[in-house]
Amino acid sequence: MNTKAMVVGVVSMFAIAVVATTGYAKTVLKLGTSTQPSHIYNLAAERFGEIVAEKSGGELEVQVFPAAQLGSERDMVEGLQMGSLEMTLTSTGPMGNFIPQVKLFNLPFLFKDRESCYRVLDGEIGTQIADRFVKVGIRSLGWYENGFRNITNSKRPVKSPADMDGLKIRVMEDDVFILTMKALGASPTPMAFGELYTALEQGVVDAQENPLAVIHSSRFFEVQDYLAMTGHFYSPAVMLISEITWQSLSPENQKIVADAAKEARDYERELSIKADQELEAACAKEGMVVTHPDKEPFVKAVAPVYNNPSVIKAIGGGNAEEGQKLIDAAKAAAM
Ligand code: EAX
Repeated sequence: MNTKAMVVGVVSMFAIAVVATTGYAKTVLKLGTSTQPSHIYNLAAERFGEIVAEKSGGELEVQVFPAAQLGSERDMVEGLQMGSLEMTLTSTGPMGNFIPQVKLFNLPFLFKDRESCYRVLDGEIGTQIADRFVKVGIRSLGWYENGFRNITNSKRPVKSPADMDGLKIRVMEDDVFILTMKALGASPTPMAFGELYTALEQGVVDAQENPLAVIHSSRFFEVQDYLAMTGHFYSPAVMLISEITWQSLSPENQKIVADAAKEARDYERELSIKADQELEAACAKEGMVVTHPDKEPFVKAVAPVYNNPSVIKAIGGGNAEEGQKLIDAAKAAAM
């Protein structure tokens, strides 16, 4: 755990303290995200907070901390485990380090379209994987959306996998992302999101990949000239609450929190769809050269990731047979 996470811990002990105000006890739920305030995670988190405050008559207060103020996505998940942070809305990027089965969702080109994502995530496979989180001290309140990821870089327009050759690209911290970018001929570096803008600005990396909503709200167009609409990963997000916090809530408040999280999820998915409709043009307007590569050669190039024995085993939680079953089931459901 780094110092940032420890500071979060200390601050949190005060925040969770019960404040007697107008005759009832008030509980503060701090909710951290990695993205900029205007990003869809934070708009949805604010909405979640409004619903929770209203339904609980002010007994529960959600405070949103964007832009990795409370640490990286990985730090925040660790904070939830320790009970030093109450909530986070995070990508699944770091989640495979806690629950290996989540790596399933990190596979490239797994989903055909949004409908297939929602079918798998909200259906049996997504529910079974989310249910595992409780074993490591965190509780899922539903699958949100980060979105389909696209590649930006400062070197050249990407039209085919050949254009990826040698690009130094930042990836989220999981080996499935690393293997995918290597299969495309790029040179991947795992890095926390909070360090990315500066790394791009200083040329530590040439490239990164994220959904349009992240690219635009983080103003990557200031440091990246090219945008390739590859949609190579569908990146789910997940609303998480510390199991310690959850158990401290009354059954009534648990229901308020769970219901509000579902409502805010639907809102967030709508915002994400809208972002995809509007932000490609917005990035072009900011000067990015946008390409729409044929996806087939990319799908072919990354096929070895699906046959990688260590990936299959990890997805099965250490059991290759289970992993293969899960991959096959997800592929069938994602069709
Ligand atoms: O969750 O790390 C990433 O690139 C994520 O997509 C971002 O922080 C949003």
